[in-house]
Amino acid sequence: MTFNHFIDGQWQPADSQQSFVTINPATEQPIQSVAAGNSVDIDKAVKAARKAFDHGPWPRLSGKQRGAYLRKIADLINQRLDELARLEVTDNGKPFPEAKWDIEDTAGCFEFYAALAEQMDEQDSETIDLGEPAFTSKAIKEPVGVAGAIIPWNFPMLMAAWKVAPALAAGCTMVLKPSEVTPLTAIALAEIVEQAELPAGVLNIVTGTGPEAGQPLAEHPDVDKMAFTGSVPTGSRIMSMAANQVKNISLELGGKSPLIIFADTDIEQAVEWIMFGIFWNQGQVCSATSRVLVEESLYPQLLERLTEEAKKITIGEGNESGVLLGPLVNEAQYQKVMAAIERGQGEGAKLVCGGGRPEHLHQGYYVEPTIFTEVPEDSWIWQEEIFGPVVCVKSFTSEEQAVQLANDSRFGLAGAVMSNDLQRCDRVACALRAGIIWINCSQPTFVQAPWGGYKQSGIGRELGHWGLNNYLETKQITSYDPQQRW
Ligand code: TXE
Repeated sequence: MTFNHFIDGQWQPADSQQSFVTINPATEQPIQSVAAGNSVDIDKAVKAARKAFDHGPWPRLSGKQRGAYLRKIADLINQRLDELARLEVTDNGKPFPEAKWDIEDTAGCFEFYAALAEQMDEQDSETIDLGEPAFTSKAIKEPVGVAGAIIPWNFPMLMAAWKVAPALAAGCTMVLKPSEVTPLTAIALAEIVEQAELPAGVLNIVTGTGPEAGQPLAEHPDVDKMAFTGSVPTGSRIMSMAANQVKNISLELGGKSPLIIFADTDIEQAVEWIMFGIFWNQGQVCSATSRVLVEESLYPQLLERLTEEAKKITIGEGNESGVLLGPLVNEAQYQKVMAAIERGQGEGAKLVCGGGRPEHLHQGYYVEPTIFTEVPEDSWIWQEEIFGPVVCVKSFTSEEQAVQLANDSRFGLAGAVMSNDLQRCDRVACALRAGIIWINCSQPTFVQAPWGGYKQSGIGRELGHWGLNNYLETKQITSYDPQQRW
């Protein structure tokens, strides 16, 4: 059986009758056949979303009514928590406890935007003082229209929620294209939306590859807004496609985020956050702190402790208990990371640990936790996103040098600083050119706080009220009173 597209409230086969198969990265075995969408399927989905926006009830419902649907979706996700987490493990490879956080956060994201939708009724008009008695003016918020979303494979269901929940809360309708590498939880989301009895066409899900299904979505003239998370080259292509119609876009792209550790930091805390910052989700995290900068006097001991702990990580299939590092998502990503490790060695960096497949695992796309030191600043592995369990560690001698090294990047998604001196932490946090800064930790992510990058890490902010704003237009309404004469 092939999983079909969800278009206009119905399950529809691919127009081409073609399908593709998803692979379990731990076993390298097929899991499920899924409809391979193309421009015809995308066009049907966009038409359904257009009809639902222009003529359907969704944008005309009150925020409270839309919020009630979003709460229903959250409840249905919560009811299937363990099953959805297992599905994510099978499709993506991540350890089960991490998959469970993702699904809990997915439900949390729908709840959060349900609450924002409910507040929209009170907040949707702002009076503007023009200083002219003859004129009164107000600003109102309206949904952008039909939104397209293209998402990656590293947090499959959560990335869907980060786009679907605020778009629906705002009153937009949407066409979502999940990554062809991990489409299964997006299909489960379609089942949930159907069960929640969302009006037809409000959320449409088309599965398929980037060039076959993603590109026609980004190029479609009836899509008013594109939201994308993924690589810089694909993001840049989507921006060019959107440029033809001057489409509203938001992009969340890659990173090469620094973690700066000053010598007064507790060494065990530092090791814990470095490990989490780079080995969580096998390092396939856009905000992963993949460049670690350590003050010279702490550097030797810290490197020794970090290496000891990295060697101890339990690697294996995500459903096995105690596993902290699963396989990479697919063969392509495995090859990319292995090539990066080889390239790093060729560039003169010193491989301190890892760098290969774990000996005891004979199938699956596993890569050992890998640490590089003595990494040249202009090398590929210091500058480019590897998106795997590979960290580069370097020492620094002054706060100024740490900030300069940290900012020497074309990316600016995240950064972190650890020190007992909180004034210094604040200073460094302000000096780092990135959209997300953690102090004395790395990676904790909250739906209430803005998420997005500086420089080539993207455009716009997701999450919080910033995320809702992505899907809203602002309209000025100004009226003249002839009695008052101007
Ligand atoms: O990304 P793509 P890939 C980085 C990471 C990784 C690299 C490549 O470094 O190694 O990107 O991963 C769709 N028109 N990130 O190839 O291509 C595609 O189908 C329209 C960082 O998976 O960016 C998928 O749904 N859409 C990142 C989505 O884009 C297209 C997360 C992402 O795929 C398209 C993932 C096209 N021409 C990878 N081509 C992060 N920032 O979190 C592809 N797509």
